[in-house]
Amino acid sequence: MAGEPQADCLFCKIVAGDVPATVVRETPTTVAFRDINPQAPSHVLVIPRVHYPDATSLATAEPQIAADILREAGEVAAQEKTEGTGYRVVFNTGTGAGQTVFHAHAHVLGGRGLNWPPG
Ligand code: IU
Repeated sequence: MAGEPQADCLFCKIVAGDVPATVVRETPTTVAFRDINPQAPSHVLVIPRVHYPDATSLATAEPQIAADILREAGEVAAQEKTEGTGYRVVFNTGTGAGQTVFHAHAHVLGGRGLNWPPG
Protein backbone atom coordinates (compact mmCIF):
# COMPACT_ATOMS: atom_id res chain seq x y z
CA MET A 1 0.00 0.00 0.00
CA ALA A 2 1.20 3.53 -0.76
CA GLY A 3 3.30 4.96 2.04
CA GLU A 4 3.93 1.61 3.74
CA PRO A 5 7.48 0.77 4.91
CA GLN A 6 9.61 -1.03 2.33
CA ALA A 7 11.79 -3.90 3.58
CA ASP A 8 14.71 -2.94 1.34
CA CYS A 9 14.65 0.81 2.11
CA LEU A 10 17.48 2.21 4.23
CA PHE A 11 15.52 5.27 5.31
CA CYS A 12 12.51 3.17 6.35
CA LYS A 13 14.98 1.25 8.56
CA ILE A 14 16.22 4.53 10.07
CA VAL A 15 12.60 5.55 10.77
CA ALA A 16 12.02 2.18 12.44
CA GLY A 17 15.21 2.52 14.51
CA ASP A 18 16.71 -0.59 12.90
CA VAL A 19 19.63 1.38 11.39
CA PRO A 20 21.38 3.98 13.55
CA ALA A 21 21.40 7.65 12.60
CA THR A 22 22.29 10.87 14.37
CA VAL A 23 18.77 12.25 14.77
CA VAL A 24 18.53 16.00 15.37
CA ARG A 25 14.74 16.47 15.29
CA GLU A 26 11.62 14.31 15.18
CA THR A 27 7.94 15.06 14.66
CA PRO A 28 4.96 12.71 14.33
CA THR A 29 5.42 12.76 10.53
CA THR A 30 9.16 13.41 9.98
CA VAL A 31 12.66 12.47 11.12
CA ALA A 32 15.73 14.71 10.64
CA PHE A 33 19.24 13.24 10.91
CA ARG A 34 22.80 14.11 9.91
CA ASP A 35 23.96 13.01 6.46
CA ILE A 36 26.79 10.46 6.80
CA ASN A 37 28.69 12.18 3.96
CA PRO A 38 28.19 15.88 4.71
CA GLN A 39 28.61 18.37 1.86
CA ALA A 40 28.53 21.44 4.12
CA PRO A 41 29.32 22.16 7.79
CA SER A 42 25.65 21.51 8.49
CA HIS A 43 24.04 18.81 6.31
CA VAL A 44 20.83 17.29 7.64
CA LEU A 45 18.29 15.09 5.85
CA VAL A 46 14.59 15.56 6.61
CA ILE A 47 12.52 12.52 5.66
CA PRO A 48 8.87 11.52 6.00
CA ARG A 49 8.08 8.52 8.18
CA VAL A 50 5.95 7.20 5.34
CA HIS A 51 7.65 5.72 2.28
CA TYR A 52 7.39 7.46 -1.09
CA PRO A 53 10.20 7.19 -3.62
CA ASP A 54 10.67 10.93 -4.13
CA ALA A 55 9.42 14.34 -3.07
CA THR A 56 6.98 14.71 -5.96
CA SER A 57 5.19 11.42 -5.28
CA LEU A 58 5.02 12.34 -1.59
CA ALA A 59 3.58 15.79 -2.34
CA THR A 60 0.99 14.28 -4.68
CA ALA A 61 -0.17 11.61 -2.22
CA GLU A 62 0.32 13.40 1.12
CA PRO A 63 0.72 17.16 0.60
CA GLN A 64 0.48 17.93 4.30
CA ILE A 65 3.52 15.77 5.02
CA ALA A 66 5.43 17.43 2.16
CA ALA A 67 4.64 20.75 3.85
CA ASP A 68 5.81 19.31 7.18
CA ILE A 69 9.18 18.57 5.57
CA LEU A 70 9.58 22.14 4.34
CA ARG A 71 8.66 23.53 7.74
CA GLU A 72 11.04 21.13 9.46
CA ALA A 73 13.83 22.19 7.07
CA GLY A 74 13.45 25.70 8.47
CA GLU A 75 13.41 24.41 12.04
CA VAL A 76 16.60 22.43 11.38
CA ALA A 77 18.28 25.50 9.88
CA ALA A 78 17.33 27.54 12.94
CA GLN A 79 18.57 24.82 15.29
CA GLU A 80 21.83 24.54 13.32
CA LYS A 81 22.27 28.33 13.52
CA THR A 82 22.79 28.86 9.79
CA GLU A 83 21.22 32.32 9.76
CA GLY A 84 24.52 34.03 8.94
CA THR A 85 25.06 32.04 5.73
CA GLY A 86 21.50 31.09 4.85
CA TYR A 87 20.65 27.54 3.96
CA ARG A 88 19.59 25.49 0.97
CA VAL A 89 16.88 22.83 0.69
CA VAL A 90 17.48 20.29 -2.09
CA PHE A 91 15.35 17.41 -3.35
CA ASN A 92 17.47 15.39 -5.77
CA THR A 93 14.90 13.63 -7.95
CA GLY A 94 15.98 10.85 -10.30
CA THR A 95 19.36 9.23 -10.79
CA GLY A 96 20.43 11.87 -13.33
CA ALA A 97 19.99 14.52 -10.65
CA GLY A 98 22.00 12.57 -8.10
CA GLN A 99 19.24 10.75 -6.21
CA THR A 100 20.67 7.58 -4.67
CA VAL A 101 18.14 6.76 -1.94
CA PHE A 102 14.59 6.31 -3.20
CA HIS A 103 12.75 7.40 -0.07
CA ALA A 104 11.77 11.08 -0.26
CA HIS A 105 14.20 13.35 1.55
CA ALA A 106 15.18 16.99 1.76
CA HIS A 107 18.84 17.90 2.09
CA VAL A 108 19.21 20.94 4.37
CA LEU A 109 22.66 22.46 3.78
CA GLY A 110 24.21 25.41 5.54
CA GLY A 111 27.13 26.78 7.48
CA ARG A 112 29.08 28.01 4.47
CA GLY A 113 28.50 30.12 1.38
CA LEU A 114 26.66 28.10 -1.30
CA ASN A 115 27.35 28.66 -4.99
CA TRP A 116 24.73 28.94 -7.73
CA PRO A 117 24.20 27.11 -10.04
CA PRO A 118 24.91 23.88 -8.14
CA GLY A 119 26.94 21.18 -9.89
P1 IU B 1 20.50 11.53 -2.52
O1 IU B 1 19.86 12.88 -2.84
O2 IU B 1 19.52 10.37 -2.75
O3 IU B 1 21.79 11.28 -3.21
O4 IU B 1 20.80 11.59 -0.98
C1 IU B 1 21.01 10.47 -0.20
C2 IU B 1 21.86 10.90 0.94
O5 IU B 1 21.79 9.92 1.94
C3 IU B 1 23.35 11.09 0.60
O6 IU B 1 23.73 12.43 0.85
C4 IU B 1 24.04 10.12 1.54
O7 IU B 1 25.25 10.61 2.05
C5 IU B 1 23.00 9.93 2.63
N1 IU B 1 23.08 8.70 3.37
C6 IU B 1 23.07 8.74 4.75
O8 IU B 1 22.98 9.79 5.37
N2 IU B 1 23.13 7.55 5.44
C7 IU B 1 23.26 6.37 4.81
O9 IU B 1 23.34 5.32 5.45
C8 IU B 1 23.28 6.38 3.35
C9 IU B 1 23.19 7.55 2.68
I1 IU B 1 23.50 4.61 2.25
